[in-house]
Amino acid sequence: MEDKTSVIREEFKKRIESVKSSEEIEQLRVEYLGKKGHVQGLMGQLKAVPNEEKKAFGQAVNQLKQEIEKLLHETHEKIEKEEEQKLIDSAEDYDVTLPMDLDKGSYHPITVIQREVEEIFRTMGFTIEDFSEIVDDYNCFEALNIPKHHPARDMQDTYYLSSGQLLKTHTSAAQNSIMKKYGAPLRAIFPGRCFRNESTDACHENTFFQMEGIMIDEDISISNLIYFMKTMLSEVFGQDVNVRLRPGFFPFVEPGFELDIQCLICGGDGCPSCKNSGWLELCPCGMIHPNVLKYGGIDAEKYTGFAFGLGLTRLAMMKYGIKDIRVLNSGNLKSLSQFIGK
Ligand code: FA5
Repeated sequence: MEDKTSVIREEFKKRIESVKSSEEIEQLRVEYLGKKGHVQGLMGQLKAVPNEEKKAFGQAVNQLKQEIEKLLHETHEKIEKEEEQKLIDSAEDYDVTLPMDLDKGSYHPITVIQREVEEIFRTMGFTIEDFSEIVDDYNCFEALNIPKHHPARDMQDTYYLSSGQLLKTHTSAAQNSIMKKYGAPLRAIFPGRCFRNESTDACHENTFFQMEGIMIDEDISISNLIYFMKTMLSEVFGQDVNVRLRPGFFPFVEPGFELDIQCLICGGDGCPSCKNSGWLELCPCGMIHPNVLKYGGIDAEKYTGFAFGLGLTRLAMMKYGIKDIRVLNSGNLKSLSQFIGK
């Protein structure tokens, strides 16, 4: 029994030494710790172990599991650092003063997808609004029913400027101004760059794009929200994609939902791009909280509305099969120029 755990341990140590990418780490994790993996296989043999040896056997397998988890974690962190460095190193230097060669230029994938989504909503009667990247506390939080010291502020690590203003953490920061500008009824989308002081991984960046949408009118309901979300996704992907809607908490909507898309990189099996869950949070949404309508000068007795905050950068990942979100900010022209002509 001791032998079995040692054999697996030794074999694992050899394998992990030659691992070169996050994908290989993931394969190894599934092979050793997955439901049908080696460790689970050992656990399955517990029944056949004599009673007096069961405890020691269980402890040995547990210890093996912990060692494998630790090595996977350490190696993953090391590889992620190396991958990030590679991205930085591969960013080409270029002279911005050289004359432009229009034939060789291409749009950034975010620009391509942003224009595509804008067009979809434009045809459904939405206007497209622009909003500053530097906002104040009122717009980013208070007007969204997130008062000072509310625990929801911890959800977003904010970059504050010395002026007391802050870098927009989400496109919802524009809701109040747009409501005040147009009143109801209202259909608007507003794309924008967002900033959060968080550590990066394959699906998180500290600078990323969202596209907010709001629709306010008499009798707007959750079915309108679901209709617009479905239309947008089927048009973007040109095929049915698996999505799931689950309850989500955001102080500015009630009820609130999380809309997740099944990961198109791994088909839902789990990979670094979806943090091994098979699903990616894409577009939280919900019915606008009456307080938020009131702060925006809209009669909350007469009007209702929905709002959504689409993760545009993640949408680009899914649409173009980009495994690591960091490629999009890398400045790596070789990767980004695949989108020439779109
Ligand atoms: C918000 O930002 C809410 N303002 C969204 C919202 C709007 C809810 C309107 C209800 C009504 P959240 O923090 O979950 O929620 O971000 C929204 C989406 O932005 C996420 O689902 C994800 O797709 C994307 N996103 C969030 N953080 C990151 C990040 N660090 N890197 C890349 N994409 C991100």
